[in-house]
Amino acid sequence: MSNASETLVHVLTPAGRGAIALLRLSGPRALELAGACFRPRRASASLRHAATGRLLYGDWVDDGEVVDDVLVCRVDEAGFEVEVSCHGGPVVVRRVVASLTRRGAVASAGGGTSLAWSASTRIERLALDGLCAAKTERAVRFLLAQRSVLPRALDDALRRIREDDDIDASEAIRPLLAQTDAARRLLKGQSVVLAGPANAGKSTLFNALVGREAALTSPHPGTTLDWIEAEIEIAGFPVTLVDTAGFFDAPTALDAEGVRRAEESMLAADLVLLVIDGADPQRLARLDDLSIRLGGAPVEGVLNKCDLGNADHAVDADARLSRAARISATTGVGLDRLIASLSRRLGAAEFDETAPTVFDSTLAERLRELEAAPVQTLLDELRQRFF
Ligand SMILES: Nc1nc2c(ncn2[C@@H]2O[C@H](COP(=O)(O)OP(=O)(O)O)[C@@H](O)[C@H]2O)c(=O)[nH]1
Ligand SMILES: [Mg+2]
Repeated sequence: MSNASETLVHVLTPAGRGAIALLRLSGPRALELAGACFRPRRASASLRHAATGRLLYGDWVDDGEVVDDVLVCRVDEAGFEVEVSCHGGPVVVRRVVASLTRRGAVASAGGGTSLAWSASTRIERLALDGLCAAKTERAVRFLLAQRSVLPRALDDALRRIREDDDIDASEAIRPLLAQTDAARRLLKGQSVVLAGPANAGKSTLFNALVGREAALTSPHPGTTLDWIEAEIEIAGFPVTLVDTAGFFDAPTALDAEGVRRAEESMLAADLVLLVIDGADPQRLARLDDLSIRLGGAPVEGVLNKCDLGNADHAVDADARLSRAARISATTGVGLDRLIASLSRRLGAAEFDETAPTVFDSTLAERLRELEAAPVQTLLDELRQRFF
């Protein structure tokens, strides 16, 4: 946690070897701390009197020793944000950071944030921050569109609330929240866990969805012991796919540990794909046991091995399977339909990147609370929080 009186030093570029690293100092002492280490090459240049956005070239000096040659940029008028570009070797970066922390800056461990000085509104800044963590091209397109469409739509909503006495404030705001949940799934990703009896073909399906032989498969029950995960995209939405150990009738101690881990990952799942061997109706007797183990996540049934026939027996044996996707993980039959159904569940199928959407969950939560607030409070808060 940071507090307002601290000055943070944040390494914006990833760790490791690189030509350049970018550091940001932010807080009340940013200008003072950078000024204590920076010696401009041109005698007439001064960080304290530099225009914002202007790059100054010089030495970074610590304890009388030149650590690196750097570019320094004062980001804002007040001197609360300064950026330093040094050479990207881990040792150089460590020394530059150390020279600042020794003078009282606090090294920030937070994830990447954007080049905030290029943002003119809070929304734009949040969108640019989001770009640093965006996992798919669709997420990038969404955030870039929201930079302009969301402030415009909010402006419009504010004007209507102010000028039109008949309009209910929440009516003007609600459309901006319609895609908020789907946007969270697009930006943060979802976890989909493959679960079910041993040998049903979970790992084979996992490999088919991942597009490579990431998990071992075999005719012997118990091949998968530990869970394994891979990042995939479904209709441009990021999904962490998790393959788990299958459930057994008579597990060994090791199998039981695998199953315990499978159950653990199901508890954290956004969706469980319950994979059943559709060609082996005997397995179905345990469907009821399985549903107990699946935890609270929504479950979608998958009848695998449909290339071997018999799937109808499975549905006869348990009517709940009538809506299950019928697939063959080995031949690929039915995978398109399974993916389309997952895409609908994620809200990816109908998602419109260009529709104005409050994508930040803290802002969305506050907006929902404000729906019932007096109009003036709503107007004041919107201005303050979004612009
Ligand atoms: N015929 C057929 N065999 C499959 C299919 N999916 C998996 N298998 C086979 O079933 C066995 C168990 O598969 P595996 O993916 O290891 O099952 P898991 O224990 O659920 O992970 C392997 O021999 C696979 O080749 C399928 O759709 N059709
Ligand atoms: Mg397996």
